[in-house]
Amino acid sequence: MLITVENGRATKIQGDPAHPVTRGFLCAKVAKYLDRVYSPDRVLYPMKRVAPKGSVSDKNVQPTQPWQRISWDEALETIAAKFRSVAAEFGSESILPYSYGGTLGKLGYGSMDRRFFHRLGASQLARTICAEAGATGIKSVYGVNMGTEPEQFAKSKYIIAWAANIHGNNIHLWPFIEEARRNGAKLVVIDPYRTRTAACADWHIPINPGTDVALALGMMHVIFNENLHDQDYLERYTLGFQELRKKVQDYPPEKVSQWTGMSADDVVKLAREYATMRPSIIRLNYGVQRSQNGGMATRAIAMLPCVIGSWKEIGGGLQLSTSGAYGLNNTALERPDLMDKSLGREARTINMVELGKALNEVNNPPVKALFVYNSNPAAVCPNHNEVIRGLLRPDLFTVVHDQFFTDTVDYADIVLPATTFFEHKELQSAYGHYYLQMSNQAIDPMGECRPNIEVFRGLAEKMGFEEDCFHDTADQMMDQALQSPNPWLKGLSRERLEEEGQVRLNFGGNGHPGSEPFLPYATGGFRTPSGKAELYSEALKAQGLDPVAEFVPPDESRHTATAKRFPLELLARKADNFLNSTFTNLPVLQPLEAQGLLEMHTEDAARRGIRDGDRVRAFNRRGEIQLKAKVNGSVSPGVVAAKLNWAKLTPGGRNINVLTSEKLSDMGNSATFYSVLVEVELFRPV
Ligand SMILES: Nc1nc2c(c(=O)[nH]1)N[C@H]1C(S)=C(S)[C@@H](COP(=O)(O)OP(=O)(O)OC[C@H]3O[C@@H](n4cnc5c(=O)[nH]c(N)nc54)[C@H](O)[C@@H]3O)O[C@H]1N2
Ligand SMILES: Nc1nc2c(c(=O)[nH]1)N[C@H]1C(S)=C(S)[C@@H](COP(=O)(O)OP(=O)(O)OC[C@H]3O[C@@H](n4cnc5c(=O)[nH]c(N)nc54)[C@H](O)[C@@H]3O)O[C@H]1N2
Ligand SMILES: [Mo]
Repeated sequence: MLITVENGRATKIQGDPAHPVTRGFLCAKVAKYLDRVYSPDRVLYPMKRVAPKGSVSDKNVQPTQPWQRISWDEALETIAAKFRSVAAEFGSESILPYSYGGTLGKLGYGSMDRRFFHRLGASQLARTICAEAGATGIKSVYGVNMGTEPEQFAKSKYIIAWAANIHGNNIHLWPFIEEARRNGAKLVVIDPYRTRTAACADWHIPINPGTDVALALGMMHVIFNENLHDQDYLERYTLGFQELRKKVQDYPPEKVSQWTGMSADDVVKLAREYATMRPSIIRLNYGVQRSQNGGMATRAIAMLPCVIGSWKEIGGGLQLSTSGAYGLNNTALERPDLMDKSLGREARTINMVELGKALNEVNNPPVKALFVYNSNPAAVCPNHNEVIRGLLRPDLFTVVHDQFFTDTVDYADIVLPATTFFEHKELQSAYGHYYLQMSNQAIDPMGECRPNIEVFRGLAEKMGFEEDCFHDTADQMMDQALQSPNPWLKGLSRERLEEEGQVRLNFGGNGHPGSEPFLPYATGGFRTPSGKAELYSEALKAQGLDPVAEFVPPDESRHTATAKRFPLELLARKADNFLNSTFTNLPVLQPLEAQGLLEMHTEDAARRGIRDGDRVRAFNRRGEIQLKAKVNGSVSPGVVAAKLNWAKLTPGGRNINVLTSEKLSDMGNSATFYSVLVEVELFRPV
């Protein structure tokens, strides 16, 4: 993107027309980024709490009451002293870092911070809240998480958006899809919610949540039995296709229909069209893997392009992510070798999805200090009530480094001001395309804001850590990241990135737009133990999972006994105009999202005497939330939906994650935001 700076102030932000993927436009929220950078509500100085935890100002204005401004020196000194004292009393594992997607810049996401926590001997964090089930599922087939590049979607004739809200969450792919459609391509959307993407599609399949494994296996049933598979590709490049062929016989369309809610005819039609309208492509996104069986769902769907051999075609294959191709040197950035060895083992790992448990249950050692950066767990983490109960513990010392006074800041002892990407330099990889990018610093930091790397550098100094790596500059760390054995990084130096802004990974060709299309698996190239695409996996078998694939309904779904008490499947969704909980507090964006709604089908509403606009109570064993009923056509019977927001901006001060659970997915120990049962009733004030 291009930022215009006049007299030190950013005055304009626009897409870069020279960028081959984003091609000159920004999404609705980033287009308003100037409002974010210059918002009067930013955290500008380090502060310490002078009022009880949880004292919240109802608005998103800077709460002056609970906070007293302090110097950076005092802030870092206080944190270091606390870390020293809890480590002395409880061991250094009583300190827990908590970070995720605030920035995906290579340095801000994971470099100096990891060095610091490794050296400190803090608990490790399993960063599983978003994508681990899917990443593990796709790697079980291919050994690496990468797929078709976005540019090739323009060449497809049949596009399946599978659990992928492209128009809402991935807008830069959309123009390529439009181009394909102008050339006659058909767009099919498989999503229980009628998203913006579904509303634009040629065919929307509102599948029952959590039943995609059955659909993928059912499609392969039709494809094999009608001889539409690519025998040659399967024989040359895959392992276990006979086992797969046998397995899918258990999934005839009639049976798949009962699970998925689709008609058997539609299962057959989808399979036939997918196998014959070529090239056909799948944009699989992460929605499908926020189910309890999300790893298996991703695995089963990921097999489809092998079965029809579409990896050979420009405009074929599948994209879940492109991140696996970068192979930057994370070890050099994160320095796991610094880990304190005095325990005789690695420090324990705590799963970020289970923060509520980690803070409340008896743990040895207990979590006594929490350092949150790049994340807003008091909004995004499942089982919100438990998270808040933990954050309220008077004996827990919490630091939050953020740009805004988020929900989590309301429970912090110390808040530190963070820069935005306007205010620091970064190296950026991607998960939706194959360009490596440099983002330059455009303006001076606002107030006393500091980038993540400077905060952890300062803390390392206060802790007396003497290793040289704590003195590395941003440029030095970028160079270290680029020093990697990955051949696709050949010729991609920091200097070149500074000069050109973005450079395509070096797959061959000349590295510029118009060079060779990237066909990752046209002739094999898998990174599995066998070197083949593993349609049968010994590793899965060893974990007690089906080595091919198998449909197991989520514990919280209409197919289980819990549904008697809580019969509605909840989709606790992201908003099209926010980024998880980021941007939700910006007044320019708020009007784009109607807040506090529970969407439900007319039948479910009528059965409960609920009319459009009524106040309703949605609840399960974990909690309850009051919302306003929106009775409309976005969900099918049996499904309700609501959107993620800051808790303190939702009436009642709680957000939709009061209903979601800490249950982990079948693979990757990921979150299961989309496997949640609830009941809904008219709200009757007592
Ligand atoms: N505008 C906007 N863009 C974003 C984000 C945002 O918050 N807002 N978040 C960013 C992040 S962190 C991520 S990970 C990506 C995620 O991008 P997506 O993977 O597209 O993420 P989701 O919106 O979680 O899920 C996609 C769709 O899956 C559907 N879905 C839910 N359960 C099922 C199911 O069982 N089967 C099927 N077939 N579909 C199901 C949901 O209704 C949803 O529309 O988006 C990124 N982009
Ligand atoms: N119910 C429900 N819950 C969900 C989801 C869902 O679909 N439904 N989606 C899940 C998914 S896919 C994801 S990825 C997670 C995301 O969870 P988080 O990674 O916690 O995402 P955000 O809510 O965007 O919060 C990021 C915070 O980092 C701050 N930040 C931004 N840049 C920087 C920086 O450079 N430094 C520092 N220190 N802070 C910075 C932002 O201001 C923001 O407050 O949420 C998950 N939670
Ligand atoms: Mo995510």
